Order: sequence, then C-alpha cells, then structure tokens
Amino acid sequence: MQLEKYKIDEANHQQLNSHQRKFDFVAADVKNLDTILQKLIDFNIAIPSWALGTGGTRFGRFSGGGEPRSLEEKIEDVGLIHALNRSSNSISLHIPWDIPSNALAVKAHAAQLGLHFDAVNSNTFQDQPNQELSYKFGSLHHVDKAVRKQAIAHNIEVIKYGVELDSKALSVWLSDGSNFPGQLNMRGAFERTLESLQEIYDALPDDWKIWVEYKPYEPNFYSTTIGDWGQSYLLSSKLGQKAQTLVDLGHHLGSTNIEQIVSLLLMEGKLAGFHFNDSKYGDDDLTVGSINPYQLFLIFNELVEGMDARGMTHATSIGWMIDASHNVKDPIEDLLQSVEAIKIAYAQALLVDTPALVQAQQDNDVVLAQEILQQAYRTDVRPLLAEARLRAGGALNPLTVYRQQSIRQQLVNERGAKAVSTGL
Ligand code: PSV
Ligand code: MN
Ligand code: MN
Repeated sequence: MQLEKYKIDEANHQQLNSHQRKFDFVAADVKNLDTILQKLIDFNIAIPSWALGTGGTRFGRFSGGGEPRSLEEKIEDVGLIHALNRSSNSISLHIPWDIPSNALAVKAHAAQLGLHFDAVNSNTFQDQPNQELSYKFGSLHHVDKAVRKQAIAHNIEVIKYGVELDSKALSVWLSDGSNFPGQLNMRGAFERTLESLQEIYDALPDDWKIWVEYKPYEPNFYSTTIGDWGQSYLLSSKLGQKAQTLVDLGHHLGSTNIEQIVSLLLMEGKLAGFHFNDSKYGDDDLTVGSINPYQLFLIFNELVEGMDARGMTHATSIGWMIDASHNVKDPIEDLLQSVEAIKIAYAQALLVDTPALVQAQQDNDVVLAQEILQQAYRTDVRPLLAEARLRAGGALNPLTVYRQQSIRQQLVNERGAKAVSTGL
C-alpha cells in the first residue's frame, strides 16, 4: 500500500495551530533557526530491511501480522515510513536474507518511493541451505582455508549485489570467536581475519568502503575475534583508507563511554558510521532513545563538534543506520520512534552553545560546561523536528497519522494476519 499525500496534508492541517504555538515558543530562542531546520531536513537515517518484521528471541517470536513477505513489500514499508517522516530515504539490505534478484526493477521500485540503497550487509554467521561448508567454528577467521575462501566469496558476491543497487559500502559483522579458553589461538584468528578481509578489500570498487563492525560477545561467550573498537580499528588501519570502524551502540560492555570512542574514531577519519539502537543489558536492539537518550545526545554532541572541526557534512559524511527491532511493538511504529529519537539527539546537539562551551572548558569551569550541555539537552526540540518535516512534505506527527489511517490493519488485510518477514 501507499499513503496518499493528501491524507498527510489533511492531518497536518488539523494540527497546524497547535504546532505553530509550540514551534514559535521554541524557535524564539534558537539562533540560526533556518540553518538548523535545513540540517534537520537534510538528515536521513537508513532503515534495515531485517527490522520490518517483529523481532524475537530464541524463546519465541510473536508476530503482529501484516509483515512484509518479500523485498518488494519491505521496500513498500520503508516507503511508508519515509512518506510520514521524510527522514528515511534509504534501505540497508542483509544478504542472503534479501536477495535483489532483479536489481533494475528493485531500484526502480525504490526510486518511485524516493528511496535508494545504503550499505549492503554480508552474513557468514549462519549456515544457509545448500551451503557446502559450515560456519560453526567461524568464517573469515576459520582454521580451514576452504571455509575462509567460501566466506570471502560470499562477501565479494554481496559487493556485486550492492554495485547493482548503487550501494557504496559493504558492512561486515562476524560472529567469529570462541566459546571456551583454549579453543582458539587468538593471534592466529586475528591474522587470518585480516588476511581474509584484505582479499575482500581488494575486490571493493574505488568509490566503496568496507565497514568493520565489532561486538564483545554473543553468539560466542569467551572471545570474539573482532570484539571491540580497538580490534576493529587495528583491522581497518591495516586494511587501508577504504576501511573504517562501524559503531553499533549495543555492542559495548555496560557503561562504556561510547561518545569518547566516537570522538577518537572521527578524529582519525576511521568512523564508518552507526548502527543505532538502545540497550539496558547487552545487544538488546531496543528502540533508539528508549533507555539512555542522554548518552545518545552526548554522542551527537561529539559528532557535531568533531564533524564541524573537520569540515564534514553531517548528513552524508558517514553512515547513519538503525539496527534495532522489538518483540512487542509494531515494527513500523518502532522505527518511526527510533528515527525521531535520533533526530531529537541531533537537534539538541545542534543547539549546544559551542563558543561558550569552549570557553568554559578553557576556564575549567566544570559547572558551566555541564549547564551548557544540559541547557541544550533539556530543550524540547520536537516542534523543530515537526517543522522540518512539514517543510519537507512529511507529517507533523508521523505516529498519529500512522494510527489514524489504520495502516497496520490495511497491511494485515493485504498480506494476512500470519504474514511473517525474513530475517533473524
Ligand atoms: C549483530 O549483533 C548485528 O548487530 C550485526 O549488525 C548484524 O548484521 C545484525 O546484528 C543482524 O541482526
Ligand atoms: Mn549491528
Ligand atoms: Mn547487534
């Protein structure tokens, strides 16, 4: 299904007076209002094709129905999200969960909805039917060269799919690791991973990047071969300019200072971008901003400061992507909430009085520095986001329109109450 623009306009019309009041109140205190609104309009976050179905755990999965049954329907869902928020203009594919068998048709369908393709993700963490060799003991780090070759070939195949779709990056997350001490020679595993990645790197087109994602544990519970940003940074440094480190917010041990990692990777030109989500305990993949929105703001504060210092364009210099899912929410609603949370953090970071903060830091005025950050963080920027959406042709309140228009019910009618999406 597609959401007609006039329905969004009608809903906006009804909410316009109330929006205007709230917007005027916040806008009165914002310097560079138009610049900030334009930055919000330009800022888009990629939607992962694997998050459009209800998530699950190994204990169960409870689908809400009307899930996309094919890549075409996933693209349709991202189109709906983008029509509502005008901030989700791309889709990131995981292969082989989604195989674009007819790339031209897939691209044309996406383009019709104003979408393009972001990074393509490879998958050597599961065995596929008809696969010759198993990844039970790893892929790119495997002790058996034949398994490594198979995994390398898969990654090169994913690049080929990506080229057909005009993607510009290959995102690699490996589950390779060990479950018990003694199982693996850790140095050997690292060296084999580097050697395998080098072969994949050599197959990258000139204008492509390879994004190396890290994660401390799960599915392996003793060691992970690319377990933290140091290991990923070491790999991406050895590989070369086209390799960078991808930060998935859920891939850190509790209370890690993620904003500091982000700041240093950015300084070194090695920040690939993000998999946004939130977490309480581990790689929970919860809705962005649902647990620790202050941390998200602090990350964006480093991003805005660091990117401005390096003359980077916020919207396009690095990869912005969601990697979240939820077991008890409508996936489209969940994604709308995640995009909103990311843009809220971004808008708040844009409000930080940077010259005043620099001065407070110079004066070692710790109290004032905290006040300056929290002044921005505690500003209700939602009317700014709504105004940016309105100017971009989206909905003042995407979630309300989604519900008023009974979109999920329409999808259930179209696709069935038992339609289940592919993915994890
Ligand atoms: C692994 O936990 C991960 O974050 C990687 O990005 C995978 O591609 C994705 O999740 C799979 O859901
Ligand atoms: Mn991830
Ligand atoms: Mn993850």
